[in-house]
Amino acid sequence: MRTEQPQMIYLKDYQAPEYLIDETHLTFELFEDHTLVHAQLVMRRNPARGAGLPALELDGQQLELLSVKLDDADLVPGDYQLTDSHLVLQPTTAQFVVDTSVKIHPESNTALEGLYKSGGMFCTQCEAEGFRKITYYLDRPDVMSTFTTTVVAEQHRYPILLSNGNPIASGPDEDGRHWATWEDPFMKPAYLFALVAGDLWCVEDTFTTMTDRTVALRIYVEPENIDKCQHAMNSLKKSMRWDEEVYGREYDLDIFMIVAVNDFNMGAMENKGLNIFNSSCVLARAETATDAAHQRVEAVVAHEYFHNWSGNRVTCRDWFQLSLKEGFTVFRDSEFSADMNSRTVKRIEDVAFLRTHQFAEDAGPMAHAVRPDSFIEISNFYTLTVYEKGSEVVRMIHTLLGAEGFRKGSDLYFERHDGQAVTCDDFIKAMEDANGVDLTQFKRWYSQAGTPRLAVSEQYDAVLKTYSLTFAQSCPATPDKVEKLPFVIPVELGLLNAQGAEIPLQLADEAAASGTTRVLSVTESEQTFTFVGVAEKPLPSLLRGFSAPVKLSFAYSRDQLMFLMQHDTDGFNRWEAGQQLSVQVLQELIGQHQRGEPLVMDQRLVEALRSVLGNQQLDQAMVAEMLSLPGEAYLTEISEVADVEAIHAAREFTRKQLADSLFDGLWTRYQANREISRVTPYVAAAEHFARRSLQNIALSYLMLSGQPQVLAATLEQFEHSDNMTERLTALAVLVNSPFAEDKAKALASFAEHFKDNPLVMDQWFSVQAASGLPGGLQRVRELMQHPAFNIKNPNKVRALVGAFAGQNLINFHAADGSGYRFLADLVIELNGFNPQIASRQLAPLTRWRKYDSARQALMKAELERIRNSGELSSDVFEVVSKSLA
Ligand code: B3K
Ligand code: ZN
Repeated sequence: MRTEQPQMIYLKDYQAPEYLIDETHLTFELFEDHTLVHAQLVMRRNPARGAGLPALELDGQQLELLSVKLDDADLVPGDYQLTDSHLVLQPTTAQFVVDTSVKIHPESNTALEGLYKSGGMFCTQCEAEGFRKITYYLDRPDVMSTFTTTVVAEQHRYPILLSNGNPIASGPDEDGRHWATWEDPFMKPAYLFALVAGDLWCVEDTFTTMTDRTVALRIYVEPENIDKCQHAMNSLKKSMRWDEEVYGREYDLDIFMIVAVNDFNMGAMENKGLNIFNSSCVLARAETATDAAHQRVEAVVAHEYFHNWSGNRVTCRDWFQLSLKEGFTVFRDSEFSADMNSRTVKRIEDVAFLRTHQFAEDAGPMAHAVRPDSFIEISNFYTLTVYEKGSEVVRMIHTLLGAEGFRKGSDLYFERHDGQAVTCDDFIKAMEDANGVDLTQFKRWYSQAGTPRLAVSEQYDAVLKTYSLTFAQSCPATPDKVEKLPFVIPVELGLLNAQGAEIPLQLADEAAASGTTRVLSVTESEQTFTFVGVAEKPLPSLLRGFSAPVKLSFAYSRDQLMFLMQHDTDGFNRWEAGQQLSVQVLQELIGQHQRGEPLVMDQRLVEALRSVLGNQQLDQAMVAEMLSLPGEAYLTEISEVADVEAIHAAREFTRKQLADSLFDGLWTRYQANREISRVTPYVAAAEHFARRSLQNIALSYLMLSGQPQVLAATLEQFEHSDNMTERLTALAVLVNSPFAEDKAKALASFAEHFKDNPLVMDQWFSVQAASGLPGGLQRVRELMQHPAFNIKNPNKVRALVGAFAGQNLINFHAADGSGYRFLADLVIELNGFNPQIASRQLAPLTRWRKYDSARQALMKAELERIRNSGELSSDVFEVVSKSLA
């Protein structure tokens, strides 16, 4: 907790460190009521900063200093200065050794940053600035050191003692204690430090690298979870192979470890050689984890593993460069997932997520560039913009350079910067140098916030046989900047003739036609491209694969969208056409609701989806995606002023219409797929994910019909499934149904069966918290009293409160403001013990500008109440003050 107003930190103020740390030697003595940390830092003046010897300012927070030595001299209080955040010493030589001993209290660390306890085990989370809560240090990513770490703890309670690197020695100690020493030879910043001590079991395997080295692989979990590690292990081995094949990157240490912990602020952490994971991102087996959870485990294991190169071997110079490692690594993991599963479906999921959530962030008070210019609390900048939009920026480079050019660029980047802490500019420079291109204008994606709009218009000249597309780009003002310069926007496109065939493309300045799909680079505010030799007026398929993170508009008629849904060769755009058609239909219904008219739905949507449903050639996951209507959160994002009730009513009405009109088709496909589930054991693979996703979306529609055979089928699926995907869907369908008795019975039996599995109970909470039936807030309040709920556990808060405020819009935005009051109370409480989680949960309130004036007033009042609630963490302070600015 701070005492003075938190300060803004600016990228423009960056300076290289005054001192460097070449070697770090740590000893941890772990006890139940305190921990002692002894640090020996082998340091020197940074030659890049000149010859003088300024004061050495070591970062440190919440540390009790026991002793400090400079070289061999014991220092006494007059020899150094100690503040809340620093230990300041005066070196007298250019090379020296600092020794400190501090006492810390992991056993009472509820912020889950630094060294803390999760259940019975010790673990760490140091990114971004948690290491300063462990010992005095230069806690910044451009200070890279080797580490040797010795952990001493009671043998019986903590038989397993882990840290980064390779194990070099271990042995017994006095009083039933023991010790282990680990050595990490790779230079790394302190944010990649990790320590684990606990009573853990592990699953072991090996991986043979491309140069024939054998790497030991271990996944450590609490004993009861030892049967839920195989999927993560398989994912790890696939990731290691993929990074060799696609990026030429080989693993470097002799051992790679993953540890699962239950109390974790985010998904996982890429500490060198010792990844620490939220158990939700490691544990998966058919009976307890859904298909989505299996895919998430695969993606997060890959993401953290890929950081070994994009993040660890080459790291960030400063935290403004966070997207250097995060955007790039998200791009890498999404390509990996695309290769392991269905590429088109992965793209659809990523884009739907980006457009719903990142676009909203980009339009809100916390909007910032992929490389922000300033921040108050860096923990607030692990955002969708830095991660997901950052990944889109890397994807655009990949699109512009092609796969081969991109690989040349990444090879040069890794080779040139191995062992260094660098910037986004260095990444771009490697791409430029390897390909002989100039990306100067492209770099605006890193510095300008906001989602660009791209308005496209067409002109066909039947006499000259030319077809022109005019692109007009603009970018709305964001809190940091009003005027924006034009971006480089890669637009991949094709042109379809009346038969739905793609026509060969020839631009006006080209000698001949070549290919049927193109990437145009739109670089000006307004720019026209003319195709020649176009025999008839074509229908354009624009922004294929969502080739740029922009809001594209083109005046498609509903018939044209239906045509694209059928004929576009780009799978993503087939889905996109369906989404645009749905949006048009839904917006019409929203208008009807607002005018108090009876709702009348355009039947073309029914017919379009009927033909999708009947298409046996189409990947079933695609069918499921196309049947999914745009969510309420997305409809909110694209509204000028979001009308909560009208959006909910229009969407529910459409779902019911589709359910009634398409009943037979849905029922046929449901039964066929459920039958396969009944006779084949669960497999976590793309075609089975696809089959179950269609089966499950079909079931959720079918239940809206209220037909008795659907209730019977749901109960059968709930009771007899061998896997969580089907069981949980059946439960969710019951929870959202009017069948109160069956619902209560199912909820009770599920909770009884899974009460000892916290990750399954999280899903039980979420399904109820997300239900849009009336009385949502009351249900959430009651669930907070359930014995399985624990406000100190971030997964529980996310499962219940996050699902309510983020997914249950009709209840959260109740007109009386009760949802807002509830969330504000919770944020105030969380602020007192876990600022990062408090600040995350606050996000829905920051979107107040999207709503009607009555709701705006209620939301702002709650933000003000938080602001005035007493001592705020810098995390919550930043979000609240920017939201109210
Ligand atoms: N690098 C970590 C995130 C750390 C968040 C710190 N508040 C996980 C990841 O992106 O892989
Ligand atoms: Zn990451």
